[in-house]
Amino acid sequence: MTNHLFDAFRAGMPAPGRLLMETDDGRSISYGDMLERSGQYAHALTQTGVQPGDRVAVQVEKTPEALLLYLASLRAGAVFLPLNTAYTLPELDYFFRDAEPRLVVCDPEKVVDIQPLAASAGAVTLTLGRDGRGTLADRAALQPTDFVDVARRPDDLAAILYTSGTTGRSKGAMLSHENLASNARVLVERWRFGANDVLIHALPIFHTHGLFVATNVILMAGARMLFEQKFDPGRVISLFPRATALMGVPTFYVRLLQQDGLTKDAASHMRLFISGSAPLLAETHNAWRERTGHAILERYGMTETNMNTSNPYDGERRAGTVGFPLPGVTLRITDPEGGKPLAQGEIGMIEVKGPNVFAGYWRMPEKTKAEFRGDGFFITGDLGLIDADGYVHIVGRGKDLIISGGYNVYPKEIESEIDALDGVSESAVIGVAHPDFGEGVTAVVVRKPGSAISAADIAGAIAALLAKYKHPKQVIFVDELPRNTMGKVQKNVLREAYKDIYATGRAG
Ligand code: MCA
Ligand code: AMP
Repeated sequence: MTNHLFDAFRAGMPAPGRLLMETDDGRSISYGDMLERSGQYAHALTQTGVQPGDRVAVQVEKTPEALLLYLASLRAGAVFLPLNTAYTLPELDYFFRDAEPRLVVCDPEKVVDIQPLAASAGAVTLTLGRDGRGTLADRAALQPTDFVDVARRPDDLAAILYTSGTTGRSKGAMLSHENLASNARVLVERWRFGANDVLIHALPIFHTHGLFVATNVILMAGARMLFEQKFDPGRVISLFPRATALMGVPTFYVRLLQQDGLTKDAASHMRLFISGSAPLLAETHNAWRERTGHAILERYGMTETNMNTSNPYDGERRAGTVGFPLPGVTLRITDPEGGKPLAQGEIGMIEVKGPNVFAGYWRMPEKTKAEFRGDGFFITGDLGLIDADGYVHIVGRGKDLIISGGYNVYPKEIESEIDALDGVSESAVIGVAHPDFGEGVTAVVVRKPGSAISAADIAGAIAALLAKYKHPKQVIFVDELPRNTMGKVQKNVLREAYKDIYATGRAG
């Protein structure tokens, strides 16, 4: 038996001397180095007691070692559980209790706070720092470089990624080896990645986009990446002459367009610019084409499904659309209530089925059942239509979700924290058009009679509870929230009332 996903990477692997990544601090890691060092990390995991199927929860800075740890986890047969570095201790506590990892890997600077939480969930804690050092790295350095990969079948779990829930509780999306392998294979083919490609990798590696779409595609193609700690627009443009492709969220493209150095000449060595995770405005698409001569290729995915659709490599990349279903993916538009398929051109719920679709939510069989139709289609919560030429358009969301700079924020989670504060009667959290982040998280709050609670009080109270990117960029106080006859808060009315608060020049 074989290790399904890692074998797929091995199949495309070039000569050991070929480079896999170059970092912004001047380090180079070849495919041979990757095999040896991920082998050492895999030994370190098994030596720590990680058994096949155990969860390895990881909240660390973006380093090559963090990526080696992901590969080691696959090779050791474990289930990789990456966590956003912005998550606070109460957020981590929930993930640890829910996922019951065998091992937690964190930044040495945070170990004092994280270790007790991990211990109370039954996990051992090791560290991996910004410099790639720590107790796990030390342990790995002592190990042999040859590791016999643990056998994993296509439907064995490779990873769990938490995604916020509409009811406030995060759900762990279980992704199998085949979910990831099939999607990477299809993307390599559709986007024409080959061994000579060089990807500018400036995304975080704790979500689907930076971890699976970017990294798995590069590994599967035997290609190379310029591995950047953070997204710095000036620096990214300076890398264009050495690279062939960029993957980014719309905020990347908005910020790159603000750079004088973005010209046709600067982008002449690049062959492909890809955008996803949030809607790319047609305005951004058009401005990019004008400045660089390139049409950004927009695609659409979810944590639960990996990538579902993509604009074509050849042929028209249509602004404001997410292109066609990927090979193997079936996509249909249905009546959101009854699930009945709708005619072409009608707006409804986007549902998908295919080898990319996850195995369900970790230990939540009821929630899993509720989000699938009887015939196996996953209900995405996105509203869309298919136009006469077959392009999929996302026209809205059936779910109460805000996407800020490519990060998903569920209003309920923030409303619960704000509502719990003394002095607050109730709140509604909405997404409002924002020139940089696409949508800005905005809280509309009703004070209790006599209360003088301020925006600063609210910010201070939630600081230690919620990751920074979830914090409202503005808090607006009102006497009451608009409601419909059923008593439900009319968020559309609020979104309309405050639609200009972040208009260019006034972004806050
Ligand atoms: C940082 N801040 C944010 C965000 N990022 N606030 C709201 N939304 C954000 N996305 C906060 C910072 O804490 C800071 O607060 C202030 O906003 C300004 O920070 P700034 O320096 O501008 O931020 P940055 O460090 O430059 O980060 C912006 C970013 C980053 C580069 C756009 O958010 C990012 O890398 N986003 C990509 C997310 C991603 O990979 N998503 C893919 C999910 P203060 O100043 O008060 O300290 S996977 C997915 O969605 C699916 C499956 C798919 O289809 O891909
Ligand atoms: P996540 O929770 O990170 O898995 O985000 C998935 C959601 O991001 C989808 O359900 C969509 O609402 C949104 N999304 C991803 N890509 C796009 C895109 N190209 N256009 C519009 N929305 C997108």
